[in-house]
Amino acid sequence: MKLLLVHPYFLELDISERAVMRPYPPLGLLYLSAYVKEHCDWDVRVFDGTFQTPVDFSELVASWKPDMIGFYANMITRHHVLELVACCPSGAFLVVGGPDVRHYAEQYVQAGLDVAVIGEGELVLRRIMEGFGDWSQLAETEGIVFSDPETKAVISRPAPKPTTDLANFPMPDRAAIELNLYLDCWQLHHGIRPISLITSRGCPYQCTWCAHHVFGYSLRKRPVEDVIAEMEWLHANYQFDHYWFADDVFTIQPKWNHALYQALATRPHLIKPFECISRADRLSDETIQDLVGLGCRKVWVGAESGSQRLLNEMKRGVTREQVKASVSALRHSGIETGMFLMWGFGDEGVRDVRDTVDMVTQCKPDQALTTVAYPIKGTPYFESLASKGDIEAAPFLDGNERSMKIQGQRSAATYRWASDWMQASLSAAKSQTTLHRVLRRIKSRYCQWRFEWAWRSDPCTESQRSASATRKLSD
Ligand code: B12
Ligand code: SF4
Repeated sequence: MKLLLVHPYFLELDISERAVMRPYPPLGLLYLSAYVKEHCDWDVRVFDGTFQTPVDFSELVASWKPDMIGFYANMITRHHVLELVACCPSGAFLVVGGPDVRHYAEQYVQAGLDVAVIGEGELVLRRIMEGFGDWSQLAETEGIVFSDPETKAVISRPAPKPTTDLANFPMPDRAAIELNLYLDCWQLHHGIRPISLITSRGCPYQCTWCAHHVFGYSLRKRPVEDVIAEMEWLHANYQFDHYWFADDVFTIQPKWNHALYQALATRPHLIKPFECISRADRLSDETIQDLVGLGCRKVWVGAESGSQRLLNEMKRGVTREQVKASVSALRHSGIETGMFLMWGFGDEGVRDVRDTVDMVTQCKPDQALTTVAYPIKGTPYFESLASKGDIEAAPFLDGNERSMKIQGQRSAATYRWASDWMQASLSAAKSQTTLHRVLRRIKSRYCQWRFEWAWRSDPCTESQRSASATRKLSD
């Protein structure tokens, strides 16, 4: 029997990613590949679309003739899944999994997928493979949604509890894809060769916009020795010079980071610069010292907003003072800092935007990245907007949550002025010369003025404008 696991993501077709060129290998599928190779006597291959085209997929399917095809779906790859399904031979059994599936399982099944898998994939995929060809056995598999072959009714089986011990899962099967294409791409565009790895699953925090659709709210860390073994294997098999720890919150368990630090002290050849993401409240002085010892180059802090009122509304669980303190502590330890910020959340007004610009200016991070808030279906943020009638039904076939119109949000152009204002203000704060500082301040004032003008004239809904903007502008 043959299984083809598919990453339906095509860099060539992604204009915004081509502007930044930071491609990321499909770790989830590589975990699945490693696991089912260990447990099922099937021939398993991975089609990674990143450096290929949909035509390459069609040719592979036509020549290799897989019995089962398993697609990875997130909100961005969703429409490719549906396009590729149309190219699959009618005999192939089609499965879909990934973060997009939990709240759209029925739609995937109606769109032609035989089975949609909810949550962590390893055990469920194994069960599907073991029950392959026998619907009565398959139909009992936990964690799947499917259409009953006779009645056509969509049936949903609750997802099993995630595995408690991540040591049960072998490390990702990177040999199944051309990882060197990623390394070469990074080398060409950024001058470094980073390899991504992940040391945990799940996040217990409750930030209202964040999707917990795969791993839920409980945290599981991999054993330190497993991570070391993975690093050793990477060291022996690839020419790379950075790690990219893709954990939701890399320093969530400070003891774990300290144990990694101690384990690496006797293996200096494994210490390489790396980037990771964390939260302001998980960056104590001790943790930062461990990060320094581990070779950390840059920490991205999810700061989101300089408005404490909005941070509370997001259930972020941090204060803006903690954000400022953590960015400052990282900088003083010699670690580069990046901040993630979000515009357009809740009833954000001009004053909240100003608070964010002020906070970033005071923090002086090396980089500050902004996004406009978007509601992922199934998150508390989505549910709250939906219950107030502030969004229309989430699109499935046409667009995704990023293209949804949210009542009260301004246009992308308005938020671009806010970002320009923030960047100019940050640049002025970091200026080395008076002339540069003065020029940047002028730019900052100009962008602020353009932002406030755009805010007033932006065609956001009238009800929102009267209820919120008038109040905020008079602040
Ligand atoms: C690293 C990361 C990125 C990287 C790489 C993205 C990528 N292509 O994987 C970057 C920074 C590029 C990125 C970008 C984005 N990301 Co991102 N990202 C992550 C992060 C932190 C880790 C991904 C990972 O490696 N997970 C580990 C593996 C093991 O998990 P997994 O991939 O989910 O796979 C498991 C299951 O899903 C399942 N499974 C997966 N595929 C299949 C297939 C089959 C057949 C089966 C049976 C099972 C199955 O089994 C796997 C093993 O258990 C996750 C959060 C998280 N912790 O997962 C967010 C996350 C996936 N990202 C998210 C989002 C929203 C985005 C963006 C849309 C953000 C944006 N503003 O544009 C973009 C989309 C980019 C793109 N082209 O896909 C959301 C997805 C929500 C959704 N419903 O789609 C997540 C869940 C974050 C969140 N909590 O909200 N992201
Ligand atoms: S945004 Fe980060 S800290 Fe908050 S719930 Fe999501 S992963 Fe956890």
